[in-house]
Amino acid sequence: MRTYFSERHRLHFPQAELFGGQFVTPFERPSRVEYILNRLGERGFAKPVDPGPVDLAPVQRIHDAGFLAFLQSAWEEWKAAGFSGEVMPASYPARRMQARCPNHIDGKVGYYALALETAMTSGTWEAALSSCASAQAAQRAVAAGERAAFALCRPPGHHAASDMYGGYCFLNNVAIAAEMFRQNGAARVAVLDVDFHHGNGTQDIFYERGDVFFASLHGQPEDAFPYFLGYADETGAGDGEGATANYPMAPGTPYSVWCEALDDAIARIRGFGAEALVVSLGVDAFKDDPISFFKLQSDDFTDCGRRIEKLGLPTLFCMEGGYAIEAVGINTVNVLEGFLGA
Ligand code: SP5
Ligand code: ZN
Repeated sequence: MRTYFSERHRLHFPQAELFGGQFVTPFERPSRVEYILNRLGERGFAKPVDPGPVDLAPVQRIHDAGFLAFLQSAWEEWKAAGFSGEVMPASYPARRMQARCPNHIDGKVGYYALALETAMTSGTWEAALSSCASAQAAQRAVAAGERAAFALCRPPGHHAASDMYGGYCFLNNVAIAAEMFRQNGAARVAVLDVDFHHGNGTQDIFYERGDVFFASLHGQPEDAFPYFLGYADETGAGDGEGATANYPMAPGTPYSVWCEALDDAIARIRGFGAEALVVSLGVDAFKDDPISFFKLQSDDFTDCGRRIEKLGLPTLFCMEGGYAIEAVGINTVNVLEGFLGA
C-alpha cells in the first residue's frame, strides 16, 4: 500500500491550544507524523510519495467560497489588524444572534470557527492544502485501480464543515476525496470514521445527500468533543435520510463493544452498496490517548483493519487524530497491516 505525504505539513505549527483554561502545546503537533513515518519504514512499507499540487476544483465543490477566502487571508488580516498572537476567535454567533459574516477579522474568525482550541499561523493555509493534496493523490491511485492507499494527512480534516474550521481541522480531506470518487463515476461512496471524535464536518457536508453514506464511531456527545453533534438519532435528512449512522459510546468503552459498532457500520455500508470506501483513520480511540476515553489496545487496531478489508472495497485511508504520540505510529500502521492481511 502506497503512502502519500507532504513535508509541507510543517508549515502548520501553532504554539498554543486553549485547553482547560490554559494555553498548552497543541496535541495535534508536527512530530505525530514522524512516528507514523518511522513505523511505516520499520514495517517495510514503500517510501512515501509527495502528492504534488492540490486540485482546487474538488475543494471548491465541498467548501464555501467565503470560507476558503477567509482561510487563505486570515493570517494577513490578523496581522494587519494589529494582533500579535496566533489567529483564534474570541466572539461567536451564539443563540438568537445574527449569523452574518462581519468585516473585521476578529469577527470573521468567530463566524467561521466551530471551536476555539485551534490556532492558525502564517503557514496554516498552505499546510492544509498540502494535506488535502495527499488525500487527493491517494484517491487518484485508488480510482486508477489500487486496492488501497494511505494519505498521511496533517492537519486532519473530519471536523471541518463546508464553512467551519476547528478541532484541528481546516479542509475536510475525506469529504473532498469522497466527492472525487463520485466525480470519477462511483455511484455510491461510503465514509467510515473511526477517529475517537465525531466527524461532524463530514456528517454535515453529506447530511442531505443519498449518494454518500457516513458512519462514525465516537465518544458520546454528552461527554466528548465536538459535543454538539453525533447523537444516534442523527440519521440524515431529505435525500440523505438513512445515509448517516452514528455510534456514540460511553467513557471506558472497550474494544469488545466498539467492535460491535464497527461490524454494524460495516454491515450498513455493505447494505448501502458503496463502490468505494474512505476511512477517517484516527487512532485516538487508543487507551492511552491523552484527550479521549475509549480503551482500544494496539492489537485491536490490527483487528479493525482486518474487518474493514472484508468489505472488499477500493479503500482510501486518510489520517485524522491520535495524540498518544509514541503509539500513534504503531496503531496507525496496525490498521493498515490488518487490512493487508497481518
Ligand atoms: C482530529 C481530531 O482528533 N480532533 C480533535 C479535537 C479535539 N479538541 C478539543 C479537545 C478537548 C479535550 N477535552 C478532553 C478532556 C480530557 N481530560
Ligand atoms: Zn479525534
